[in-house]
Amino acid sequence: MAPIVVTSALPYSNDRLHLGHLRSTYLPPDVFVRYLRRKGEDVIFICATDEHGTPIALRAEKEHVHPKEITDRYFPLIKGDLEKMGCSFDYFSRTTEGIHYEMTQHFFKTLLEKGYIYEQEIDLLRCPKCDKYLPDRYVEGVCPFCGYEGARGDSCDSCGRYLRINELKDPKCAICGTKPEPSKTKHWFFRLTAFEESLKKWLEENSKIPENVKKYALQWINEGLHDWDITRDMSWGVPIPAEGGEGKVVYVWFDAPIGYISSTRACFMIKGIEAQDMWRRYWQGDGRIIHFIGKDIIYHHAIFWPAMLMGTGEFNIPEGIIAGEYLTLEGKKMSKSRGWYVSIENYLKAFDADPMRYYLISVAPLDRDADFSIDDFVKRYNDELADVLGNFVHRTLTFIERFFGSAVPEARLNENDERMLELIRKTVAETASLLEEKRFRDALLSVMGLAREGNKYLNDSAPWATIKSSPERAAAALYTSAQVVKAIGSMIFPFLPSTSRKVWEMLGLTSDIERLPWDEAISPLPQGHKIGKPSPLFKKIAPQDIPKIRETLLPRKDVGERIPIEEFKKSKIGIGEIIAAERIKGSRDLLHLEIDLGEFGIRSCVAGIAKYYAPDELLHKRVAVLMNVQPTTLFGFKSEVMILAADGGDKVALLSPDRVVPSGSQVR
Ligand code: B3M
Ligand code: ZN
Repeated sequence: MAPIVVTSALPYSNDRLHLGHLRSTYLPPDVFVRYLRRKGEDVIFICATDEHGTPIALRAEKEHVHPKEITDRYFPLIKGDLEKMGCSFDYFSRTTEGIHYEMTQHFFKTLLEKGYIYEQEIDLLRCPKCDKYLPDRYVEGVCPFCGYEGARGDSCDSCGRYLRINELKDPKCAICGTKPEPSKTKHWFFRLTAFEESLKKWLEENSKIPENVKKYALQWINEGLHDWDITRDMSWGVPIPAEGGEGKVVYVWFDAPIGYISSTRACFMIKGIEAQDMWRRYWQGDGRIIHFIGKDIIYHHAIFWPAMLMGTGEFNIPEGIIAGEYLTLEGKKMSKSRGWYVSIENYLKAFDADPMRYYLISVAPLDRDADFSIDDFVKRYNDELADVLGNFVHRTLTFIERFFGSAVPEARLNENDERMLELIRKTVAETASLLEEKRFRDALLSVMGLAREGNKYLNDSAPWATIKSSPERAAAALYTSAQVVKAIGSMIFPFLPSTSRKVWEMLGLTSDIERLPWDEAISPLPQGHKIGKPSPLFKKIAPQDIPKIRETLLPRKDVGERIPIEEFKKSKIGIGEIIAAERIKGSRDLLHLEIDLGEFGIRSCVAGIAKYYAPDELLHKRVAVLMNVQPTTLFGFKSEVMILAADGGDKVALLSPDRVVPSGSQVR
């Protein structure tokens, strides 16, 4: 059995994680690893905080502290959030550990010796005002590929491309906003171009690399690779182990992936002297490497990293790079900077880990975008976790308690019961093969399918009725259902570990589910086995609780700058009646309206609402109008006032008074 190392992308230690990270990067590998462990595989699950890089240095500079102070603050928070969500890392390290510096410098030196790293004088950007070079995020500007205005020196968040610093258009210093000037300095470059062919071959021939990753990476290779500047003019990072490297460090994206290896080493270092070399078997020989990442860092994992590994010639190349697509929140892109996200911290104030694990795994396959919405979460929680899973387990166990003194009954099975037991065996095998293929959603649906069938079977066999008319039938039905409960309790473990443990306890089983072989799910509870005390697994969410949940989970949007009331009073808003409305020829968006504003007269208005209202439906509508806006002319029509409407995204609504007031009445 070949050893397997599974990794999650290393979170930067300057911010806490949110649901989007969990969905793409942390939960799927946890499900996978929990399964592999029960399959008896030699697997380790590795992560660490990524503590270098300009975002952290920049923030430290702004807060006037040492960068390490920031990473020390976030390391326990990030690790704690992930652990509370059930992520079962074998080791969670930090890229500021000595072993990481050693490993990074080893990579650097090896690649240098082999001629894959070379020095070059280059023109870089230097801020004349701050008097320093501006690496990566110290520069902001316009993406040369997609035109996005918030691009940074090293990457564009909009099109996902990796950028070289001189490619950015209209660059500005992120600290002071000054336009930087080119200036010569010596840097070290990784000869990425030497690996074009081998990368291409590896991507094309490896069937385990998912299509989304392959597609992007091959496209980038076909666009042509460039040698990669792997050093930076700053002091926060791994020092360059070469002459002339003073005042410069290794670029964070060079050292971060090496963190996967150094953290594996750190994992074994603490296990004592005999274990010192055990890390090697995961990265060398027949070791298998599987990375889970978010889709925004495919470039770094499918291009840079394998090339670095190929270059050293000492390590294996990843077998799998699984890139989770984005999670939106209530239909809108999640964004930490705009404050639109659900933090793990807030979620855990309202719920245990398992319901979110369930939601994020089941909502969509990993290679599709998905949405988190409170309504959908509550619906799935109630309909699926409570009604299907919880209810089946609870009903089965309470009937056994009530009718058979908490002992699994002796049973003579008929064909129907046998069919149900057969379905257990089928589901256990099917779920396993879906998990092997990393189809986590399908695997979870397969377990839930068994719970659904179990409910149906229980309803059809109605032991609560047959217990009087034919107790033998009731016994067979509950014996069979108990086996289904056990199989579900066992198979649900990788997905919902604490729910699985609860089921185990209610079944009166004392074994440690984590250590049981996967196939143990099919070994039956013996007749006469005493079960424990049943209790509901998931308490249903009542409709009146939903607003509270919304308040706890969702961020409250900031309204932005506040203004004194006097400022508002400058706006003269009045109620008017629309007395004429027509489309404006040549424009898809605009209508021309005549609005009767009583003593303020009849005013002409051009309004961008043609997509939402037909002229006819507007006639005689009474609406709120900003009367003292500066007039303009559009498509030859005067626009003297502005009609007020609420913008609900794909819906737009005009503001109308809720009872009749004379035209010209003012809003105050
Ligand atoms: N620290 C986080 C990110 O870009 C970055 C990952 C490093 S993985 C080696 O999502
Ligand atoms: Zn500056």
